[in-house]
Amino acid sequence: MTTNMALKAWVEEVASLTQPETIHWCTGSDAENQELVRQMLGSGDLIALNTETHPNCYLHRSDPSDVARVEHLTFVCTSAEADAGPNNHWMPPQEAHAKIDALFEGAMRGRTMYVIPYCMGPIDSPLARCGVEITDSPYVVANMRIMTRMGSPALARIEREGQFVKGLHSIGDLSPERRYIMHFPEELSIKSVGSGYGGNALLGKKCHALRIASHQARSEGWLAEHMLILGLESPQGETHYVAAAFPSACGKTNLAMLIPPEIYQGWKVWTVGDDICWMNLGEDGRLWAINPEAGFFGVAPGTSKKTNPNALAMLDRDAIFTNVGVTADNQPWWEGLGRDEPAKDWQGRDYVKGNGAAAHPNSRFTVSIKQCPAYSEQAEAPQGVPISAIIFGGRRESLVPLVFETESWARGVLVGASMASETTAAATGQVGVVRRDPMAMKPFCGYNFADYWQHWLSFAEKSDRLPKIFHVNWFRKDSEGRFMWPGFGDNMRVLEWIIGRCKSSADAVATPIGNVPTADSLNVDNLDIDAGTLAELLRVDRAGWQAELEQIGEYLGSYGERLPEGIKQEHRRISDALA
Ligand code: TSX
Ligand code: MN
Repeated sequence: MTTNMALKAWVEEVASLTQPETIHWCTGSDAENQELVRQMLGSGDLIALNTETHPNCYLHRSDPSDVARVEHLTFVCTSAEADAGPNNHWMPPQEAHAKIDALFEGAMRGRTMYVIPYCMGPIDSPLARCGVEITDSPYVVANMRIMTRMGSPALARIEREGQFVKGLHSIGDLSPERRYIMHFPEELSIKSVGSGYGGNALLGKKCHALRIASHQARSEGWLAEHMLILGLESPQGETHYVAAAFPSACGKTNLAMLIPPEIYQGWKVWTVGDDICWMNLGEDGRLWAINPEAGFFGVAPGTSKKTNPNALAMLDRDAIFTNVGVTADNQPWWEGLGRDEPAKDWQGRDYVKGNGAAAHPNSRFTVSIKQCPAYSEQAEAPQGVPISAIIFGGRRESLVPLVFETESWARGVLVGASMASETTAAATGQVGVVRRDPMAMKPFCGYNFADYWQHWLSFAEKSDRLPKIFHVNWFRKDSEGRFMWPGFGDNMRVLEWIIGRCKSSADAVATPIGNVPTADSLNVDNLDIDAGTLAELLRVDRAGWQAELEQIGEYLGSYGERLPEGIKQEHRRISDALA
């Protein structure tokens, strides 16, 4: 079991509350995983996929009412309501504990309780942090094994350090009326009941690595962010790392494993992470980043040979699929895969054309990052990778240029705080509505956004070697509704300009919102784009931006008294420059 008395006591306390039949301490071994898979194949929790085309791949069909994160049932339970902020649902910690403990009472009767020690980040990294998740879901164990460094090495680190985040999870009765995801940042603990789905149940990911970690990062002086990390290697063998935050449905995973177009012979994009980034100031004053995760929990629909060839290449072995359809010969299938056709939909019904999607729009794959053809060995580096540029982005049909560079750290923080994206059908059913999503952290910041922006601003006092901050938009449309920028691999051209700015080798024009590329500083060789379209993609529309700044001001104003002076100042400065 364990030599850590706090862990031992907590496991005993949970067992007496939830009344499991047996307790299993997870080691993370292959034999353990094989036994779990065998049990789940027996219970129907997993279905084997075509062993010829997809060896060691399994399909999980979740309860049809349990297919996504549930923001309205997700709470941040700080002692003071204002510390959670208007960006979170809040409940007093005592009330939250009472409410959720009642749902845990006897919840594991007749079931196995799994104790999962895990480490977020390379096991020997000083930036990494450990946790223990207790769950009654073997599917959670199998996913945590891919998504984190799980098992004996993590337990050894916990016993050495004595500190860990406590996560308690039970699928309960899967009833949405008895479903809660509660965070206690002041106690470094999480309680989740009533859902077996990814973000609600794999507590290392959004709950720990973002909500709890962001709170912890603030008090310890680092950053826990919803960002991909990639490395860009030039033909000269020089690699620059960038971290990028996008709201959902902007193709973050696609960007993280981009394949450069043909004209970029000798260039290479390396994947360090696709979702979460923990950053800390190094002794050299630079920001150093680790990916706390060890795998991808990616959205399947839209993933194809065209949009993300690297993803497709890593999904033909050792992967778990959740809520996808299957072909007649039992291969996983989803909308936008661009090959074959479905025979069964995500609920296991015969697929009928015109009767809804075969794969659930939020269907997922779980796979080790090491299976990605662009996997960077630096993902294991204990010190992390030095970040040259931070990129914010959003999906905007109009107004927002393809790329601009912010003139200072504080200006970059304002741009991050003002991020917005247009909704897609997959997310809300409502299309084209602009939603503010600061730093893409709206559902994930474990404390008041106003304090979070102040925390971001404070880094400028601690270093003069911080990354440059940029904003991108791949989604501009022309008057006929056609996308103006080819996107995907060709985003490499924008990344090259960004690195060029970091090295002071690329040209730019100053505008009131920041620096945009000069017409000839962006490489558009072999690209079918006319000068007029390019000019429009890089144009800054004063009147349009004045209106945008007004809306941004209104949004930021909703954070009231706590809104940092530095944010107000930068907002005022851009507004004045536009006037
Ligand atoms: O992921 C995307 N990226 C980033 C890629 C590295 N997507 C998909 C978003 C949904 C998850 C994009 N969609 C991107 C993009 O850069 N750009 C677009 C819009 C677009 C869609 C299709 C085409 C061009 C642009 N072209 C054709 O269909 C031929
Ligand atoms: Mn995410």
